[in-house]
Amino acid sequence: MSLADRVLHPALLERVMSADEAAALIPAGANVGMSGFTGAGYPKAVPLALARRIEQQHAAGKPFKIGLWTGASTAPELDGALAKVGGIEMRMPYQSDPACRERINAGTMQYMDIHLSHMAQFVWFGFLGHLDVALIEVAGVLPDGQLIPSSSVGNNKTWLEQADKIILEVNDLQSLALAGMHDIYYGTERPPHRKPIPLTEPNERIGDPYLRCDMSKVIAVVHTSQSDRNSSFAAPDAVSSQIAGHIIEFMQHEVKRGRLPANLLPLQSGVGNIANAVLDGLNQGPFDNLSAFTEVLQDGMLDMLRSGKLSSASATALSLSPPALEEFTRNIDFYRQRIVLRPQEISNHPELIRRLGVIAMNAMIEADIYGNVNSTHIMGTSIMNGIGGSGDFARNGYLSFFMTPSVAKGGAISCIVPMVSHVDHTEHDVQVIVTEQGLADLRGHSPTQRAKLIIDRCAHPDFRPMLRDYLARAEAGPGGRHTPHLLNEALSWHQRFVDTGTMRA
Ligand code: 0RQ
Repeated sequence: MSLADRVLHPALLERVMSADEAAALIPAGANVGMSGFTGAGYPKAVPLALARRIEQQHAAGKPFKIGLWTGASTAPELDGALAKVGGIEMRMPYQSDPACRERINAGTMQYMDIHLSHMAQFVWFGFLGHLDVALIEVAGVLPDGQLIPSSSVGNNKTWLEQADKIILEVNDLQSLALAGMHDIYYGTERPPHRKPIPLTEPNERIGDPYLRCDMSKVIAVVHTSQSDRNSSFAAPDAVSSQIAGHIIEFMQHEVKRGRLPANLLPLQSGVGNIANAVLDGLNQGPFDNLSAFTEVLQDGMLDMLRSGKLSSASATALSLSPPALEEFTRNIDFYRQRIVLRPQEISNHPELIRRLGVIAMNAMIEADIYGNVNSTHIMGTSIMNGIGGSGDFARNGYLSFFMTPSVAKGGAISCIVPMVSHVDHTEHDVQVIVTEQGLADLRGHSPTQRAKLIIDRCAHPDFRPMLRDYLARAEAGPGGRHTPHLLNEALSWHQRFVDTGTMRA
């Protein structure tokens, strides 16, 4: 297919150029808002060309870095390439790239890990500085200049509106049949002029199917033909299947007690294999006519839509494995009836999550006996990925689950500890903790009641005696107050692992 079949606005065809030429239009020091959310819909060619340019500039002794803002994580061709050449000054709001991680933890790249729902509005508020360039992947351009978004929406609306200049990547491998799947809401105003967002059902459409774009700002159009990252998922293993089983049993109980409707409430599911296993469990499980109000639509939700267990899904990105993408593309008309892709300020909006009563299910690194959760930092200091949307959903959801295997690193680490080494979600935002061992329902319980539940239900049996001993001594000591702690010992588990390679005493 030629580019003229996808770019129907004639003036834009005059701005077609190579990725290298487009990259040359991005100045050093620019803040660049790129498309991309969990490996979907990110620009594939210009970031690589920019990385080559930055490398050449560095070789010539000239400093060259950009501020890189996206929707969420991207791929090696974007985050990886730019991080490897030392081309990123400040990264926001979420990444999951090994090269980025290494630089961030080495202190050679700055990273501000913020709630995904905050990103767009912080830019509108002027909190993060000026956005110079938007670099956005699209599936096509309509004759009137509106853009057909590709496999994610993320912050693209905001980047297109806020940036001085726009570079478009038009990707042949993004299906034009995606047109009509998106819902771009243009009603968000800055306080004090904000109005309620008129969305009362997860699958409602309240906006436009296309992105608006000021053609006079478009400085380059680059033709690409490359698929998304399309990572594969591991088949559910015993641990994730057990976690899924506990959650489903709990939901059945909640339905019986009248605390959840028979078809539950809209589901949000985080990234990764455990989340996918829970969806797989729900696909085999007893609930029908489910809905989803989430940010990422992974293989598990696609299977549920196909089987009819899930009647609709609202998200901001598709994050599919190669076989799932093939299935999606083959039956795209079926999925277009059932999937709505929205800007992440809408998919993750606290007002909507609270109103719709979303059930939030996210993975974590560790939880403490009182229910505080660490989602982002290994041993309290090394960033893993970022908070992503987990905080948007956990704080505002009807119910908030956090899930992890009870142990990590072959059993050397307990994922239930006396005090988390970094806090992302406080005890006030966490209602249910789940490991393969069991599920702790923390609702209506005081700190010491929660501690007993979490140790008994969620900790690995090998670590329960140590945790019980800690709690007993904390309760008996001078810190045996509302939330008992032995402060000089609270993080000694982590220190023991650092010193000896195991948390075991
Ligand atoms: O390390 O890779 O070196 O082996 O942490 O652990 O078990 O592979 O977990 O891939 O499911 O990710 C929380 C990071 C879980 C993810 C997190 C080590 C472990 C391994 C990864 P290795 P797993 P997963 C929606 C919601 C925040 C964002 C979010 C995440 C590595 O789910 O980023 O929820 N969440 N967004 O060995 C030390 C422990 C450990 C540990 C695991 N207790 N101590 N190391 N590890 N537990 C999506 C978006 O917002 C976009």
